[in-house]
Amino acid sequence: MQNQKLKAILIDIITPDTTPEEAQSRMEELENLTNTFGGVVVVKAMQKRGMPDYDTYIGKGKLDEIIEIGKAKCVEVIIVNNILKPRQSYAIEERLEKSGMKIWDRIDLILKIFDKHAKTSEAKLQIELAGIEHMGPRIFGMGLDLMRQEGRVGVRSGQGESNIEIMKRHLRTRKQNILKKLEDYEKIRKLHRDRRKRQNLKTAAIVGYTNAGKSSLLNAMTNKGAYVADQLFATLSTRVGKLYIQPKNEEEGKYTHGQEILISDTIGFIQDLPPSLIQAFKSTLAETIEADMILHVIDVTDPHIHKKIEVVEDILNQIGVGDSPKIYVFNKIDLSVRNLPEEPDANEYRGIVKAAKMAPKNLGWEEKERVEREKTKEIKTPKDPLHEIKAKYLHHRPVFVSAMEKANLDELTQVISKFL
Ligand SMILES: Nc1nc2c(ncn2[C@@H]2O[C@H](COP(=O)(O)OP(=O)(O)OP(=O)(O)O)[C@@H](O)[C@H]2O)c(=O)[nH]1
Ligand SMILES: [Mg+2]
Repeated sequence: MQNQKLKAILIDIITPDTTPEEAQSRMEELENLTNTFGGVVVVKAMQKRGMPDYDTYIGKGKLDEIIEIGKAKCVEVIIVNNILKPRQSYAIEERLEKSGMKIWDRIDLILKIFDKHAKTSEAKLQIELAGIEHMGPRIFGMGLDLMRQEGRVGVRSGQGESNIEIMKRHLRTRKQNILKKLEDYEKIRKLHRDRRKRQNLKTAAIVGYTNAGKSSLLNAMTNKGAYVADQLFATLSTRVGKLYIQPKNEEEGKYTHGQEILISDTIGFIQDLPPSLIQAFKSTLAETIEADMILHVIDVTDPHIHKKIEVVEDILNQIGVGDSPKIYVFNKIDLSVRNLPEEPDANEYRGIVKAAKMAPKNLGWEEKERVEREKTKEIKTPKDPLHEIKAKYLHHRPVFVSAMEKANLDELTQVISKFL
């Protein structure tokens, strides 16, 4: 039998504070996630709205239109690029009745990818926990829904409610069991960490947006053999490899006594990760939380590089390591420089760039004078995108590498060694 791909329709709304660029990139990422799950996108629908519809997320008319298209194209699932409120997923489900289609939100999709990729039993438990956290409010909502139905179809009073109670109790017990098992894993991990501390081993944690090349970097630096793939969330558990550093004595130019450090690679980040999901992966992220320093890996060819750096920094703040010592590792420099992004243009929409262009005039400089100053390098207009990136993130000791071609890893090793 042919391996059929899951057919999906993606929907999103564009609120007034979203730029067309942001909307586009959010949609691209959802498509990427859908493909990673093994789905194929049939239709992408965006609707401009002040805020999501209270019941159906997008407008009811638009939703009905999409359902009709879905039926005609044998679509199996509609995916909303946001976190749906329980009442929204119910209202949409009600409209989807008999169409054979399901409704997922962004978190459902991410959880399904996690589920598919999870290899260790710890990762599986963490995903189940995240699933319970995500489903919980919906089950509570189902209680309301069944009670409503009771009134309508005359189900014996109390029946629906008690079934919901049973389900809630079941989930509560399951959650307790999972938390206990995860605690056991965490204890073992802690023993390992304590041993390393006693041996005075330093640790560096690799973090970064999903698909930035974190596992590739771990492999390039330590020969660990972590799983690498061109898909989102290829890694869901933590791996630790050993790096032997021979720092160079600057005065004599000779290598001095070497040192071993441990490097860990873990799950990648993505925008709009809900805190409950991060919480569920706490024990996996513990290696990062306890590390002596952080290597933030960034795909230098990513058109949304600055936004993604922000997302990662946000999550690092959420897990309490925003202020840890950090090195920015810009990866994939082997790819053509032509692919490199220009300066961020998101501000263009907010008039900031425009204002900046007007600044010389507003400051009383004539255009001629500006050109002169530019020539004499008083005002520098850097053209090299790597230069721009370096200047922007100078305080994070940027290093440019290629994990794939093992280029510039010596420099990275030296920067790490100076740091520790
Ligand atoms: N050209 C090029 N490709 C790279 C480089 N490093 C990684 N890649 C590719 O980028 C893709 C993602 O690499 P991974 O190492 O799996 O990325 P990751 O950050 O671990 O991703 P997740 O675990 O999914 O979050 C793979 O297809 C790699 O072959 C590099 O230096 N140059
Ligand atoms: Mg990985």
